[in-house]
Amino acid sequence: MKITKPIEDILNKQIAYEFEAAYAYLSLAAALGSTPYAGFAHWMRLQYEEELEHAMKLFDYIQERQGCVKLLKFEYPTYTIKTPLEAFKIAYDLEVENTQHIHDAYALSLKENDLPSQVFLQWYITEQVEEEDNCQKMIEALELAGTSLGALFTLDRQAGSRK
Ligand code: OFO
Repeated sequence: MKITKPIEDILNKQIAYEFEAAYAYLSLAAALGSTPYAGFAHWMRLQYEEELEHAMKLFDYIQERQGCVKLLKFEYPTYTIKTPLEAFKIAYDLEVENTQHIHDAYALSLKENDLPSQVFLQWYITEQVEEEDNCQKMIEALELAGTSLGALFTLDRQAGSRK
């Protein structure tokens, strides 16, 4: 069944939000890349790649439902951060904002009685729970580490082992 116009529009917007998130993570990777924290920079770069996958999953889904993909403009921030903690707080806020966009899309799929989109968007709902949690856990660990260079080094190594 062909996708309805309101669903097509909101999913096209979501593609832009995912690219926006990807760019934000890449920007954070760049900012952390000029600090000694190579592990956190690596973590952000992997997250950039995940966000691109999220965008392309939407791209493919719209086409599978005989919809029309429209690439919309999006904002891309440049961050000047001094600490990994600042970077992860930005990432967390970004994830909370994106969760809201996903929930809006899901609410619309209920209103439109679009069952395939409800199933499709459930993957994103679960993913957002995980991504908010990942950022929150990192924030808590970084807050605990405080200014201890040893603890920060260990966390950086852990972040650098992310695959
Ligand atoms: Fe696309 O999951 Fe984060 O934002």
